[in-house]
Amino acid sequence: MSTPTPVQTKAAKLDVERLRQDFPILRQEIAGKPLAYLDNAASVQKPEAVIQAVERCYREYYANIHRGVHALSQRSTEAYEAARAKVADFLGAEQPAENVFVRGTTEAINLVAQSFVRPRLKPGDEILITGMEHHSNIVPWQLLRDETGAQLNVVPLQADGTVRLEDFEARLNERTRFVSVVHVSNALGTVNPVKEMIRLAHERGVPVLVDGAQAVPHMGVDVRDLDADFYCFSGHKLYGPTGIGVLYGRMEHLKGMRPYQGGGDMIRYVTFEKTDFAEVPQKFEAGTPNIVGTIGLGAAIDYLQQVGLDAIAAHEADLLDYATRQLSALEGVRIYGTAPEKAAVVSFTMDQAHPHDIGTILDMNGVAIRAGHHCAQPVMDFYGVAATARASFGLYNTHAEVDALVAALDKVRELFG
Ligand code: C6P
Repeated sequence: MSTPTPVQTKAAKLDVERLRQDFPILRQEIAGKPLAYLDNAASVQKPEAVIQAVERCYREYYANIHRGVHALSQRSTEAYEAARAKVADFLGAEQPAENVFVRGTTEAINLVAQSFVRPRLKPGDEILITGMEHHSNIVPWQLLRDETGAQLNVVPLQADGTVRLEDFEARLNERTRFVSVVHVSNALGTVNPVKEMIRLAHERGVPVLVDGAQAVPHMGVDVRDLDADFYCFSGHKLYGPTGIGVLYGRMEHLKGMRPYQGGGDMIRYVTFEKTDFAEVPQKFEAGTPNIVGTIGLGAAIDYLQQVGLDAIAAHEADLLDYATRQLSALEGVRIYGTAPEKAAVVSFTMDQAHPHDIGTILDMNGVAIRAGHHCAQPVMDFYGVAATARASFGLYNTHAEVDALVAALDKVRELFG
């Protein structure tokens, strides 16, 4: 199996040019210009180590898991369960079984909504979220609200894209049954003080889910240090394959939860009268899972741990600082989300052009960004815009790519200004 190109870890400094060689997709031109891939909050590119892990599974030992007595099935099962142990180590979970493999963050939140929260809700109860949530941390709760008569309570956003802890605390009340908050906002980059939020919720006996989709690729996360009840993320944003993600849950919670999907591989014994469910985590993994995606996710975690999340965080903080300074200096550019604690996301508009036009002109210059509402329409409503352009960084991005973004924005101004 290929290992990542060795990097300098001294003084937490990445050798980005060498790391870029691990990502074959980056070696290409778009519209005759070197690709500057700045759409990492949507999905990140995959290193050779992940591509090879996936290919090796298909070529050498692929079979269905947990079912076969034959050699290939045993090897696949071992690799699948080894990935679970890697996730546990990555998140600081007490045991591998606390990590349920799901399709991604969206499925993880729906699972908790249906299996943990729904049975606890009665009319008038409240679920507390913030004004900066992704739709996947809004809609599942609205579905529950409509089915149970519970209410959604939303901590308001501030102009800088933060929520105030005092506002959060003030909204925790005797009706609050559950808190579900994003760790890092995908639309604004804001890093929420989730450890404090969890402490405040726990003081009132309220369990907390943290949506870590935009956090785990950028910073070390320790679910036990946070004291999170649930924590979830998607593999495709963590340099791993699509279609695989993780729901971490405390064992005591997972044990008490009834699965919301039934099928093969999640049972101990089935008759027409009743079913005995398998143990955690299998009881939540009905049907043939994303075997190869899981193995690829394990390889992505190995890769990131070898590169070092502290070094990645330092590199991305430098890029964010550089990009923010460059974009702020451009006439007619407005940046949304100026929190003191931010991950590597710059959301902006330009007076001269619509975000979709910005995205198109940038693409014609080899620069890939996302333009739209970023599945966070309430955030857009708060700022009174329909969409923003968003540049988001990963471990392989460079100052030269930020310069390419700025040069392409100059062209947008020339065209529309
Ligand atoms: N945000 C973005 O461009 P899934 O689609 O299940 O892998 O992840 C959903 C999700 C949940 N929470 C946050 C904070 C997210 O950023 C995302 C995905 C992508 O911002 C695609 S909309």
